[in-house]
This record gives sequence, C-alpha cells and structure tokens, in this order.
Amino acid sequence: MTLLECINGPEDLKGLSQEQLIRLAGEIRDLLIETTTRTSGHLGPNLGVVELTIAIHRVFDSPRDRIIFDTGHQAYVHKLLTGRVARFGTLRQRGGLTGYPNRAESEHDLVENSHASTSLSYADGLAKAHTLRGELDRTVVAVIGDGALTGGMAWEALNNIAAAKDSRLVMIVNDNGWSYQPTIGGLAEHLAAIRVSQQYEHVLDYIKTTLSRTPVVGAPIYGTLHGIKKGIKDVLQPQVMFEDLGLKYVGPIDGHDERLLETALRRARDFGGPVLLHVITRKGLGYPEAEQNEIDCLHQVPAAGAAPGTWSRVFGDEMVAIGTRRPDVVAITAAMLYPTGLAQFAAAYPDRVYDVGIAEQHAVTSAAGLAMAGLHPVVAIYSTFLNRAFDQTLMDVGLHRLPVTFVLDRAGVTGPDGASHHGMWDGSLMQLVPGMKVAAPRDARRVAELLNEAVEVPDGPTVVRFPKGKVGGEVEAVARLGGMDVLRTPAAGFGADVLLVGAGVMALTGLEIADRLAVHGIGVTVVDPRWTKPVDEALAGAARQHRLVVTVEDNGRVGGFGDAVARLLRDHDVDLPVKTFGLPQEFLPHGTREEVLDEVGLTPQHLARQITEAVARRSPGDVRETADAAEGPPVE
Ligand SMILES: Cc1ncc(C[n+]2csc(CCOP(=O)(O)OP(=O)(O)O)c2C)c(N)n1
Repeated sequence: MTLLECINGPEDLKGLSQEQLIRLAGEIRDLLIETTTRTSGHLGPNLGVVELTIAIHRVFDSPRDRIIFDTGHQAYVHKLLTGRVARFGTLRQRGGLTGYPNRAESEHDLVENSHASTSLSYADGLAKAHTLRGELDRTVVAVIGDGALTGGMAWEALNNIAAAKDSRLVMIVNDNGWSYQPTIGGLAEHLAAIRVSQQYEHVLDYIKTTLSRTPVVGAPIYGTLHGIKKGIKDVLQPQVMFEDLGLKYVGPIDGHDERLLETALRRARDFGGPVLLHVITRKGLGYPEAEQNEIDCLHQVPAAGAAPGTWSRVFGDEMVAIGTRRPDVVAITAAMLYPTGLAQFAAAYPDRVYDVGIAEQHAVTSAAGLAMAGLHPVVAIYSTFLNRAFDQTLMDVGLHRLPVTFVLDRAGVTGPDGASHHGMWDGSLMQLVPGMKVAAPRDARRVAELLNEAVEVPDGPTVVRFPKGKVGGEVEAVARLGGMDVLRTPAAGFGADVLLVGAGVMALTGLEIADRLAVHGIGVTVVDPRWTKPVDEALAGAARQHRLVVTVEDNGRVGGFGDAVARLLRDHDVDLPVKTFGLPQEFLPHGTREEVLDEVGLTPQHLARQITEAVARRSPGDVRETADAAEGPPVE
C-alpha cells in the first residue's frame, strides 16, 4: 500500500514526517502523470502545486477553513488529499470525478466554477461573513495563479480586500510565470522582476533561515518580521506594488519547499488580517516532458493546441489568408493563443495579434477601440468565456455598431470539462444584441466562407461559432433559399411534411434525421441557415409549404435560434407548429460530447422519434410504423 492510499483526508497528513511528505509528493506526481495521460486533464498546473497543496492542508483545517482554488484546474492534488485517491482513475470520465472542484464530491470543495479570476471575490465575501458572524477561528485561503491574477475581477477583489482589514484571508499567488503561455502584461513583468531579484532572494534566504527558528507567536512577531522585510524591500528593488495597495505581502517563497511553505502559511494564518503570499512554483515539475514543453508546460494533456483537422485549425488557417488580404484585420486572444488557433496568425503577423491575458471584458472593449480607429478586430474566444464580457459586447461594441468579429470556439457541448465549460449560452445571449449577426458553419468550407463574410460586415458586430474537436466531412447544398443552404429536399413521392432547420453542425444531424424519417414515409426539407441571426425571412415562405417546422441547435433551448425562428413565423402569421430542439437549460454534467448529447437527446435517433410522434399526432394515417419509432428514451 502506498502512503497516498492511506490518506483519507487532510487529518491523515498531519502526523507525517518530513521524509514521508517527500515520499508522498513523489507518489502524487506519479499518479497525476499516470492518470492524466490516460484520462486527459490538467497535468502541468497540478504537478506545480503538489507541495503547496500538502502544506495548505497541513496548516489549515478544511472544511472549517475554506480553501478556494481559482479556476480549479489545479485542484487534483487537493482531490487526492481529501479522500478521492481510489476514484481518481475516473477523472473527467462520465459519472466519474470532475476535472474541477465539485461540491457533490466532497465537503472540502467549495467553488466549482472553472472560469478564472473569481477566487478572491468569493474569498472576500466568505471572510467578511465570518467576521460578521463572529467566526474568528476560520480562515479563508484562496490559491490564484499569476495567469488568473491578470483578470479584472481579481483586481476588483484586491481593492476591496485591502480595505477589509479584519478579514482572515490568505491569498496565495501561485506564480509559475505561465498562463497557457507565458503570462503577459505589466503585472507579469512586475512578478518576474520580484522573482529574478537575486540580491533580494539572498536576503530572504537569510531571513528565512533565521526566522524559521523563531517560534510562531502570532500577529506581533509577524508585524515585526514584516516591518524588517518591508524595510529591506525598500532598500532593494523592486518596489512592491501589493504593499502600495495596502496589502500585507509575504514572499517570494520557494513553492516546492514544503517546510518553508508551512512556516509562511502559519504566519499568514495567525496574522489576523488579509495577507498575500507570493509563492514561486514550476509548472510541470517532476515530469521532464512537461517542464521542457515550450508551448504550455503540458498545461493540458492532450495538448489544447489547434491540431490539424480541428475547427480551431481551420479557423486559424483562414485567418492567415484573410490577414494577407486585409491588413486592417487584427486578432485578440484572452491568454489562449494556441488553443484558439491563432498561433499561425501570430507567427505571420506578430504585430497584429494582442494577447490581453485572462481578460475577456478588456478584450472586447479593447476590440471596440481598435474598431473605432479603423481596424477590424477578430476576438477569438471560447464560447463559454464570452459570457463574462456580455455587457461589453452589448454596449461597447453593439451599441456603437462596431465591426468586431467574435469567433466562438468550443460552442455547444464541449465534453469532459463539464458544466461551466459547455458553450451553451452564446446562441441565446447573442440573440439579444441589436444589430449582431451570428453565423454557424456546418463544415470546414463554411468556416472559411462565413468568416470571410463576417469580416466584410462594416457596420456592426458579427459572430462565427463552431464546436470543439475535429471537423467532419463537407456537405454541399442542393439549392439556395434566400441566404440559406438547402441540403435536402423530400424524395420523389414524399410530401413536404417537415421543414427541418439545423444550426451549424446540427444541419448534418438534420440529414441523418431526414434519413430516419424517410423510413416512416415522412418527407423532410433540411436547411442550414448559415446565419442564425438575423433569421432569414425566406424561412416564413418555406414554412408555409410544410406541415411542421423543426429547429435543432447545439445551444440552450431558451432564447436561442429555435425561439427566434418561432418568433419570425409568428410575426409573419405562419400558423404552423414549431418544435425547437436544443440543450435543456440546465447545468449539464461532464462526459464526452457524444455521451452528453445522447443523455440530453440531441441525437438523430432521439430527435427522429420525437418528430415522428409529432407528425403522427397531427396526421396519424401518414406515418408508417416501424420498430425504430419506438426506440430511445423520451427527450425534454
Ligand atoms: C475566464 C476564463 N478565461 C480563460 C480560461 C482558460 N484557462 C484555464 S486555465 C488558464 C491559465 C491559468 O493560468 P494560471 O492562473 O497562471 O494557472 P496555472 O495553470 O499556470 O497554474 C486559462 C487561460 C478560464 N478558465 N477562464
């Protein structure tokens, strides 16, 4: 039995010797590597926080003390130390452990949202509540990466935390110099300056060795210690920005020296007010493939880069072509140059790409500025992360009718990252933005086509949204209807029973549905709208020639494309039933994309059954009975 297998909770860590802790760290790293290379997952970040997480759980008393991991992708070690070793092999698998903290899994998990830069705000609120309720024995611990610290929310929180002098709150800045790529921006440079200040480090070493012999007696000692250090910092550059904000700053500390970490954490805990602990770690430590990976230290396995054959890569290739023709086209990424497919554009036009850090709100309003000055920005962002910049999209871009193109990768069900990563909101949110045009390509050829159309729009924002993963085969249109592609008309001898409008890749699902419905004698016209906003008026005329209208989209059902189609038909007094299929408006669990789609009934088989039943209800004699019609669970 390994040492790790004997750890059923944080209390089991407390009696371990220094030598055992080193062994434990090795076992954790082995398991992290063995598991994530098999299941996929965030490897580099977790290898970097092994000692830090051990130290946190030895010093603090979770769950009475509250531990929050910003973003949560680096919480695997925390999972292992809080009773989940036996289940770790199920990581990110359907029904298995989630890839982020999860309240259903453990009382030690508090925040499960995997959108970055929120931890300090949660921590601020928790600590204030503890103060107000007189729970002065509780400490809140927030672990935030230097990447997540580039997000605006983190700074709003710091501003408030600095003023909340009574908050028992320890902010641990886990500084590995990397986000997905090396962290950029003024803050990153500042942290780097602190890190490389050799002279300063030597002095710290001296202080560390001297003071680690000093018994920890709480705030007074800490205050003295802090005073000494601040004095030294004033003499030795660089000047410490955090202290200028009014925050107690401790560091930098070697984040792989477990003993040292414990000492610092105890002092921070006992200080009695907010403390910022600056910890230096190495992303990927203990796995040479990760340590030496120049792209992202194996932030994720398999790599999140835009591999050949993926939607992101198709987009990236087309961006390079557009860039040659259009010198006014520039690109913006929020810390995700490789995953969004912009790396080639950056290589070809290094001065025309802006990595703004994990700062989606800033990315969008900065794009507004670029557009105001005559450029055409393409903001490449994961669908789920655009949520954060909704107001900027609505007011700063939309209201000003600015030509900004949003390329929303990972739209629809994404898979193993779970509820907070499914890109199922943008299709509805974008319907709300006046003047916004939204395109949903069904295949690679349409990515290029629609992206080119989008960057030609001179007087308002556009969106191009596509899913995660590999792009499928190309499907050519058989006819054009307004600005839409007709992919299939009812075969000879079939009536025009159903007008099926499938947004983006769901148009291809529509073709499979049509095949299945043909078995029941139901004639289907399949249309790919290409642009899901505004809805093409030609749909009203086409609908009149059918008996049932069906929409299918890879987005939440509420307020999405289907609802927009139904509204258009009502507005044109088309009195036909409309069935709108999409994702149930719920926080969907993790699993592969196929598993989740199957679970929510967004597959050809489930949908064909629903549609067959709907047609049969209206004209029972027209539907041929087959075994298939009875298969499959009901859909919402
Ligand atoms: C709002 C938001 N934008 C983008 C991401 C994607 N993302 C996940 S982890 C990460 C990098 C985080 O870097 P850092 O906080 O330094 O942690 P590290 O992985 O280096 O430990 C990014 C950009 C996200 N989770 N949330």
